[in-house]
This record gives sequence, structure tokens and C-alpha cells, in this order.
Amino acid sequence: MLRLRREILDLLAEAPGEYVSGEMISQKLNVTRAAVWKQIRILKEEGFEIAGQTKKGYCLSQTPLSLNEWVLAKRLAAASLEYEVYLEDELKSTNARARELVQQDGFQRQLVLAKRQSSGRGRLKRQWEAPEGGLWLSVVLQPKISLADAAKITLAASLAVADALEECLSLRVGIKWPNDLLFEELKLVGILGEVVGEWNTVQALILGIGINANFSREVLSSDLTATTLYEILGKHVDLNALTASVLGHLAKQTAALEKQAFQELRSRWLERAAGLGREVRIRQEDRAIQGVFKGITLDGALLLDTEAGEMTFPAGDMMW
Ligand code: BT5
Repeated sequence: MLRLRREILDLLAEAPGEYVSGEMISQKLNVTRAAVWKQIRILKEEGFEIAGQTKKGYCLSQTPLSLNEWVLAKRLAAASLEYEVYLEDELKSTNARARELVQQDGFQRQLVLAKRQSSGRGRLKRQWEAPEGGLWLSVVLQPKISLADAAKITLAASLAVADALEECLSLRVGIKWPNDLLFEELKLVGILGEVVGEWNTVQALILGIGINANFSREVLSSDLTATTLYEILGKHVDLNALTASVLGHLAKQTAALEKQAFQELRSRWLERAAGLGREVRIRQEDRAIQGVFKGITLDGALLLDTEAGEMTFPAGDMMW
């Protein structure tokens, strides 16, 4: 965003609900009133609601619900979250971009967001549909945990997103192992954790989070058992606020994991777990194992009660 536009927003935001005169803005920023007016017009196109009155000036009444660099920066700062933010209109995949950035610059607390993705990724090279209006982000983390514990981070992430949806939207969702978020059995959120590093050393973790947010379900392929926030709530939600909330909860969860407090995370995860106690099948590559879903172990693996006794699975897909 142009610096002048950001500075105008800063001045308007300093006086919430009040009018700020065009004259004052133009003097403070050392530009003509016509230049101010032009930037205000662009801001309105970007979704800012700014009232203008000839005598009184301009008043910022509403920020955009879609992702916006300035609004997001404000939200992150208000929650004391520091990230190197990269927000693009379109990327192939935010996870792929985050990986490039880590390889190029090292770990810098990068946060990569795209308004849409042209080849979003799921686990095991599966495709992830990511049209305009969704929340598609990747965050680079460097938690002080062992590689063996890395899978717990994705469990922590699913809980963080679930908590954020509850906090921002009063929406209660379930978690389907390992880390899909479901609303009435339909997939609302997908999470993809990837490790950057050499053999045995983790340089960084990239956590990709995809939330079907401000678009209707019809935009996605009809064969997906999916839903969107728009479908559930019937309105658009503030993606900037949601991002800050997700990252805030994620910071809390990863800090807890660093202190080895997995027990509490596990019991909170289990409270939301879909299919607990149910007869399920776990698919791993080309085999499927049947049993009763009993919970998750202290290592974060799925626990299944099968005919051959108890079995644990660090990864896979669950079906019922
Ligand atoms: C996931 O994989 O659920 C992880 C998805 C992670 C997406 C985020 S978006 C930001 C970041 N950048 C990326 O490139 N990726 C991450 P998995 O459990 O393997 O599920 C993939 C399957 O979900 C696909 O094979 C489809 O069946 C289904 N699917 C695809 N797009 C979907 C959508 N938008 N909503 C619901 N289901 C979808």
C-alpha cells in the first residue's frame, strides 16, 4: 500500500468516530487536498468505509473485512504479535512461498497470506481449492521442540483455529484427526505442517492453514464434503481479525508445547474430537486398518483398538 494512503489511515484511525479535516490531513502530510481526496477514493474502493462532509472532513467508520495490509498490521500489533508479513493477491501456494522465503532469508517469523491460491496443496500432494475470499495463510515457526514432537504442532494448530473461530464468531467446530476442522461433518478448515531443514535438524516449521471463509460452497468442486463460514453464518467475516486471533491462540499453544504441557492440549483436543469411540478405518498409503478410535497418545499419535490389540498411528487419514 502506498505510504501516503497508510499515513492518511493512521490520521483517521487516531480519531475514531470523528471527522478529520482534509485541510489538516493535507498540511500534516504535506500534499494537496486533491491528493488526499484521490487516496480516500482508492481506500473506499478497497473496502474502507469513509464518510466525507465538505465542512467537516473525513471519518473512518469501518475497515474492510477482506485481507488488508494496514488493517492486518493494526490487528497484529494490538495483539502484540510480530511477524514479517507478506500479503499477495495471488500465489501458487502460501506454503511453497514461505519455504522459498525461509531458504532465502532464514527464519524471520514470516507470515505469508494470499487472497487466492492457484495451486494450493493438501497433505501427500493432494490439491487444496483456494478461491478468493478464503483465509489462506502460512506461518513460519521455530518452536523449541524435538523433531519427534513436530506433529504435535499441527494438533496445536487445529485447536488454535478452533478456539479462534469460537472467540471471533462464537462458532463451535469439531476436529477430525489429524487436523481437519469440521462443521456438521463438513470440512471447513485444512492444515498442512511442513518441516524445512536438513536430515535430523529442523530449521523451521511451516504451518499452512486454510479456512473456507467468505465465499459460498458452490465455488468449490461439488464432490467435496466441504462447507464455508459464509454458508454457515450467512455473512462475511473480518479476515484480518480472524488471522490475528488464530495467531494469538497458536502462540499460546506453541508456548505450552515448549513447556511440555501436552496433556492439557491433548485433553482440550479430545473434547472437540469427532468420531471418538466410533468404529473407524485408518488409511495409510495403500492399507486400511479398522478399529475403535480411542484417543491420542502422549506422543500425539492416534490410538486405535483393533482385533489385533491396540495400535498407534502417527499419521494417516481417518474414515468412517
Ligand atoms: C489438508 O490436506 O486439509 C491441508 C490443506 C492446507 C491448505 C492450506 S491453505 C494455506 C496453505 N498453503 C497451501 O498450499 N496449503 C495450505 P488434506 O487433509 O490432504 O486434505 C486435502 C483434501 O481436502 C483434498 O484431496 C480434497 O478432497 C479436499 N479439499 C480440497 N480443497 C478443499 C477445500 N477448500 N475445502 C474442503 N475440502 C477441500
